[in-house]
Amino acid sequence: MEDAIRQKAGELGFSACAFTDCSDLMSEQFRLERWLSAGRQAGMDYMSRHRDIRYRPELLSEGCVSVIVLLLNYHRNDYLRKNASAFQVSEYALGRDYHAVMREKLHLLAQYVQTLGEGVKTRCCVDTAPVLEKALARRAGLGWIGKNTLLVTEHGSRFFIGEVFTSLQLHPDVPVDERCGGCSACVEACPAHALSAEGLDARRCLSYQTIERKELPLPEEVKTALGHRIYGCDVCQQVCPYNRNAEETKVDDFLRTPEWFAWGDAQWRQLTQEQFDAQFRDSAMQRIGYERLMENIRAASVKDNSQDEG
Ligand code: B12
Ligand code: SF4
Ligand code: SF4
Repeated sequence: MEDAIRQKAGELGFSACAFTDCSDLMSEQFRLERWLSAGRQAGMDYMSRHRDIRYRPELLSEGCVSVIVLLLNYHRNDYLRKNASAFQVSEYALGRDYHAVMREKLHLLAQYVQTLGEGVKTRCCVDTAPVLEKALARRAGLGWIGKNTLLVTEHGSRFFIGEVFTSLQLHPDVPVDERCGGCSACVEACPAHALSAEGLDARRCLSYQTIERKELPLPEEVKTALGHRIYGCDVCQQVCPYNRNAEETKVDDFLRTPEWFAWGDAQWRQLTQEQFDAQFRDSAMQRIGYERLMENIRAASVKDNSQDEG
């Protein structure tokens, strides 16, 4: 049954598929509690809500006993080459909004899983439910938690993670060993010094500051670290040796080249609300809204970008 699910996941375009059970995530409970009590979640209050569900995946959906964890590759070979001169948008946001793309694929997989037994229940999740997705993916053996705090695999980290929770009993896969070894390239390269042995401090992280932060304007110390980045940050992935030989995504929704990918700095600065609505209609960037993006653009443009990593 597991092989059949893996095969179906491959046909749907997922890059990897593995299984874990719904048992408690006890070691993650300790880490998350420490992270929250140190205030490293910054303004993401939702991270402290529904903690019981995060630690006990069985509470997410009645009757679920297994989790099918899926990876969806979003890496583009031409990302850095084409995005070199203008303001920088994170690689993950180039394609169609991954929440929608992932959800469609997860639902198709769930439909298939429902055919594998009488009354099989499923629930699909990507990003928005109180689920520790990296920890589940790690436990399912899909990769390890790198020092950049992301799920890292032999093929890098530029994957989205999604899950199908199910009442179907599936044989769990085994975790793999952590393979960062003596490398700490991501910790050293982080322009905001957001990474440490304690994990990620969102108060410093440029991804948090450009995507999640609600209060405007951006503080001066954030502007100093920002460089050309106006949405998200990829530095701790770009320097990771496991991302060097990553395969390119085969997902059409992630391979499209939006008009704004070729915009120069002036076009970004002159962006109007109408253009924003039209250009980012089905992009993850639409979520931050026009005002927020313009604030990022204003903040990024005050810096000398000659040292930017490109
Ligand atoms: C909150 C959040 C953020 C926050 C905080 C990031 C963070 N590290 O927590 C901000 C806004 C900064 C952010 C940024 C980004 N995010 Co984000 N984010 C999330 C979200 C919603 C929750 C993550 C979370 O639980 N954080 C809480 C902290 C305490 O947990 P943690 O660092 O993950 O560590 C926990 C476990 O991993 C575990 N753990 C940690 N280390 C170890 C080691 C061992 C040995 C073990 C056993 C366990 C363990 O214990 C911890 C406590 O539970 C997830 C989706 C989800 N629901 O899971 C996406 C998610 C993590 N984000 C994602 C992405 C793509 C990004 C960005 C790359 C986007 C960008 N380009 O800007 C950046 C990367 C920044 C970075 N280096 O992490 C992807 C990551 C895919 C992957 N390969 O891992 C996810 C999974 C979304 C998805 N569905 O695909 N994100
Ligand atoms: S996303 Fe950028 S700012 Fe955040 S930890 Fe990674 S390198 Fe640092
Ligand atoms: S850059 Fe090095 S330390 Fe950081 S996640 Fe990659 S292998 Fe691990």
